[in-house]
Amino acid sequence: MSMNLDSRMIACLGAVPALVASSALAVPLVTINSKTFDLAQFSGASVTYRTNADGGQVTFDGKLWDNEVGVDLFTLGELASGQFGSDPGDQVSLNNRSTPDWLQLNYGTPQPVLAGAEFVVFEITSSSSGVDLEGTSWKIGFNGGTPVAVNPLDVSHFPGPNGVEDTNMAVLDLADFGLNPGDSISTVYIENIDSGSGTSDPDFIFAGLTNVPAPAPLALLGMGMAGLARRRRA
Ligand SMILES: [Ca+2]
Ligand SMILES: [Ca+2]
Ligand SMILES: [Ca+2]
Repeated sequence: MSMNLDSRMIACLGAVPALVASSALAVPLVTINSKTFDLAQFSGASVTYRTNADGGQVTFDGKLWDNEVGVDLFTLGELASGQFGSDPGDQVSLNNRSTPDWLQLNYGTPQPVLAGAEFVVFEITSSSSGVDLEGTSWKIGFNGGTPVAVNPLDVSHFPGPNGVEDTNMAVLDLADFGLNPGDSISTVYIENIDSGSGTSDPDFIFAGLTNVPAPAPLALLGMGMAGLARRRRA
């Protein structure tokens, strides 16, 4: 009888990693500087931006960063304009300062706000140490809400992996924007701020909601291990 119980537990434990592995294959998860993103959130997504016809001075450039961290094809520039030729659509720069340029990420499907989820924005920097002025010379709003200036306390310097471009990395608590579990995000609007400096023309490359792992497989694993521990103590 006890052999049967243990066998079932082991069978259960054995099945859990297989489940995790198969879901990892089906769902493209990418971890950048300890933040994990489910790239499926960008299914059907697009980025719109201020056009030249409206006085916009929005430009696109190729970078190495997206390829290095694993978000090639999912950058803000590529969601706006696609991947031209070999690579040049990665970064989108908001250059007009007198009448600030803007971009907007439009999700294909509204993304649920899960407990613990954050919204992270990466901006290419030429600084090799701290956050530079462009890292905080922008504002952001969700679902058509009034955009607010990014809090400098939320932005840190992220050295480029393997010597590629460094970024200013903004990690935003969605509750600060009135978004809580049960809400969803349809659009994310970003606009540059004229800081009075010639450097207030930020260069965005990637932005997204962080992934919050589903608890079910881990809870199962925990229950199985607790069961085994009880058996061993007995
Ligand atoms: Ca690239
Ligand atoms: Ca690319
Ligand atoms: Ca920059």
